[in-house]
Amino acid sequence: MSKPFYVTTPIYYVNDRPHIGHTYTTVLADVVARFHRMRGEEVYFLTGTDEHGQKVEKAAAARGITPKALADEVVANYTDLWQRMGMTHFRLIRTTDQDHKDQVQRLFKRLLDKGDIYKATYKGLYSVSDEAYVTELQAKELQAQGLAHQLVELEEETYFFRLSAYQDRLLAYFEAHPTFVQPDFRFNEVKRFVEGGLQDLSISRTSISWGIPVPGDEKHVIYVWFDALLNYLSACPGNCWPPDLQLVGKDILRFHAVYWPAFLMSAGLFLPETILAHGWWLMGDDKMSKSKGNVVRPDTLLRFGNDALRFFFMREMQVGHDRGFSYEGFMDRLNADLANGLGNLASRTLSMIQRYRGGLVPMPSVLDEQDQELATRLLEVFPEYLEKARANDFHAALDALWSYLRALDGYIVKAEPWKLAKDPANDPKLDAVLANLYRALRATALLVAPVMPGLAQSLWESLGHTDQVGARTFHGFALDGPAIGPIGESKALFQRIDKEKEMSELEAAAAPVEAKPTLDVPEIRETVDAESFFKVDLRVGRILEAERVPKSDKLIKMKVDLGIEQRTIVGGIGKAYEPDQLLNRLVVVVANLAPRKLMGIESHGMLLAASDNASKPYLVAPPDDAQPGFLVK
Ligand code: ME8
Repeated sequence: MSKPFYVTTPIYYVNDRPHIGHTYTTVLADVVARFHRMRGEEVYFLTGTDEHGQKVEKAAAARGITPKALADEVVANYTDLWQRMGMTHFRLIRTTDQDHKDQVQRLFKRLLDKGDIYKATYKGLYSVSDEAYVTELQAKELQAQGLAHQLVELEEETYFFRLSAYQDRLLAYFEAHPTFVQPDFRFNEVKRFVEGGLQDLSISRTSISWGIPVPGDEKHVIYVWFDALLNYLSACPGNCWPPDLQLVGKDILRFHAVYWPAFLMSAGLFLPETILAHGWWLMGDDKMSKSKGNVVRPDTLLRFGNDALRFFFMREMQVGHDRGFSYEGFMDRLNADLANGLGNLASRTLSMIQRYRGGLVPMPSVLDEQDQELATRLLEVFPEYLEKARANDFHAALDALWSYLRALDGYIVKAEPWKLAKDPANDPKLDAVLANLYRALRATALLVAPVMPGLAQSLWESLGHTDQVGARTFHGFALDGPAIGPIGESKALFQRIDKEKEMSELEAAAAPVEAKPTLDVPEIRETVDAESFFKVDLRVGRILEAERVPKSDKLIKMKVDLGIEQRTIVGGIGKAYEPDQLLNRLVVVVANLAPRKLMGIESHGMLLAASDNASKPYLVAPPDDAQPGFLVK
């Protein structure tokens, strides 16, 4: 038996319900899976949920339920959504599944016996919100952002994975496998990261209990990423190893392109063929996330149909790049491409075949130059689409197909079939036009079936077929073959969206539901006496100048007027503010902070900003009529 095509999605955390980011990755995987089936391949498509770790443990404790009960609850949202969306995965693996837990312990033991996992004492800084140890450089960045309180000093016994030993082997592998990570620019980032040096990775925790215990040393729990990444292995039945395509968001590429291959090398297993990192769906300039309260839930969009959402995702997102989401853009795209575009072309063509040829698709006898040109373009666009889709570039594939559909509109306008129909002398030309249009629609139904299974089937049936288009294969499809019988009933493929009406309903409905993000803040710090507090000299200041510090996306250098003197202050607020937005702003300055150097610039003071662990910093603003130099007390 030949090896099936094995495609995976990340396994999603159970601290949130699915939003359109998760939905996007799973749709992409499903489209890829369906596409490969229509290439005649057997396919394994895996998705799942990542259920261990501190965040789940804490969230469950806050609700007074067990972590497993919390996970069960959230997982139901995923299984239900994927089912409603007709996803064709063969398994939704959960990291709490027994076969997975066994697999993780087995592999841990194997690498321990081999010497690639060893026990030692870790001493250093740990970021509570990231659940990860941080390097000195990362710690400095956090400090510069005013997020130093997220860091705690830790000294604990932990198991390490000997990642450092894999640096050269990984680089050699990257060199020999130039398409291992896609797109290229992300692969370059990964290479640079590895070239920068790899430190051994701590892969166990004693501070957490919700996880898979280290075999034989049960006070240690295996770190979530070691646990999570192995899901792809646990779920591989029989001969599907290695994965052909692993889809991940760019946020988790490093785990998949560095740690994961190193684990596999250590275990003596084959590495995945390709890891494809896609970009993010953004709201404005922000990634969607629950803590920011700016998420779009799939159900809001599924009202317009599963096919519509799938099409939108594939057509709009150029894999690898970020894309801003807007409801308006969503509706515009569907109206232009599905209600107008394809929908309009199909209904015009089918009604002409019905009206002029009694529902029978003619075989053309002669083709003039125009007809020939359109027929030839179909022969070109068909393989072009397949090639682009094979490279997972559905954006470009659909773009090519839709530009062909637009050319067909032009062809109809030029040929004016309604005029041709008036005179039997034009029959050969009318036959050629109708046949060309029919063939184009038939090929379109076949090509878009992985993207829009329902809509493609409906078009397929309108064209007179009774079988399942998704069960066909692309290979050997006779593009210019005759129709198999009379055409079927014409159904509207896609109902035009009344944008204004929908927008006002969305605005009314959406806002309050997602409005309240949860607060992600540390405990109140230990008590200090008033005397210690009053040592801190807080002053009102006004920002006079602001510019970005070269080579840093976080740091902004400012000149601040403190009434009695002017200061140079460097602040880690560059991700939240543009320099222009800062000019003339009143701020609160810690005026007696010892100066320190940030990227070579001496900073004399610090601006106060408010934030939780997940948010951008919000500068604390005194009232407009406060004067620079005022003491804040
Ligand atoms: O990271 N745009 O789980 P997760 C596009 N459990 N895709 C997005 C997105 C957005 N705005 N937001 C999320 C985890 N995603 C780990 C993975 S794998 C062994 C463990 C998608 O629930 C994208 O695929 O945070 C991203 O990588 C994934 O959801 C993160 O899901």
